[in-house]
Amino acid sequence: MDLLRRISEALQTGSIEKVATLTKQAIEEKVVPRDILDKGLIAGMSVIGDRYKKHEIFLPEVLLAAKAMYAGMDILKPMFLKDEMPTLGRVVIGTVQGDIHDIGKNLVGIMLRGAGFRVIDLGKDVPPERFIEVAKKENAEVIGMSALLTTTMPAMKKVIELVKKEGLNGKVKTIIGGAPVSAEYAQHIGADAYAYDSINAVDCIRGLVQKP
Ligand code: B1M
Repeated sequence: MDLLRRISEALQTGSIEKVATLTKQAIEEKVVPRDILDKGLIAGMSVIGDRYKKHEIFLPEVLLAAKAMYAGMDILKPMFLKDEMPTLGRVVIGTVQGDIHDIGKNLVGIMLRGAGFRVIDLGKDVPPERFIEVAKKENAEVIGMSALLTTTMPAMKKVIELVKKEGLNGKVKTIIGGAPVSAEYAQHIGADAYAYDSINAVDCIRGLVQKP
């Protein structure tokens, strides 16, 4: 659809205002919110990622695109939230230590809240001990970790080791995600689940809290 392509293009040029205006327009024109997110915002960000990889653009452009992405996400957020839903479980989420990529993690949080989970978002660059401390304090059933850098993936293993060390194994389940992460890596480090996107994360976490 033309409007979704225009959202994607506006994001790629870092046009924050334009992304906001077009996102509002798409909502008014009753475009499905999931399509605005996937085919507009995420599609644009994936072009940015490819161009950055090829050295066609540099960090300032990526940062601007990220800001434009947030402008769209902020407008879309209420469409994914159902305040009146009872809590299905408590999930502590964060981007692991050393990593400041938080767009994907924030999307996971939005979808989880929308599905009826209570989400305690620790933000980005979260030290392993902090995940454990808050999971204990909040009596969380699940710890969710995001990593976008191959160099920060090992921080996920540290959290899982701490879960075991603190005797929380089985009580607190772990799930990991992020572009460089895979199901194989999850298995390798002993995570309970891996999700490839935010919708899949909701499904996986539903499964984790249901299991005895
Ligand atoms: Co950076 N960056 N970045 N960056 N950046 C990547 C990740 C990179 C792949 C770009 C590239 O080279 N093509 C590359 C990593 C290479 C690698 O390690 N293999 C990279 C690099 C190198 C860097 C820096 C080191 C650059 C530098 O300084 N030289 C630096 C690192 C800073 C740090 O973290 N310490 C850096 C900085 C930045 C910005 C600050 C400019 C900005 C981040 C802004 C922000 O997040 N607030 C940025 C961005 C925007 C990107 C790209 C372009 C886009 C990431 C993104 O937001 N995607 C990215 C390229 C790419 O991924 N193609 C890139 C959209 C988002 C919706 O997708 O996060 O994958 P994603 O989340 C998905 C799924 O992965 C999943 O659900 C989401 C979809 O629904 N998911 C989960 C994510 N977390 C999950 C958790 C779950 C379950 C599912 O359970 C808990």
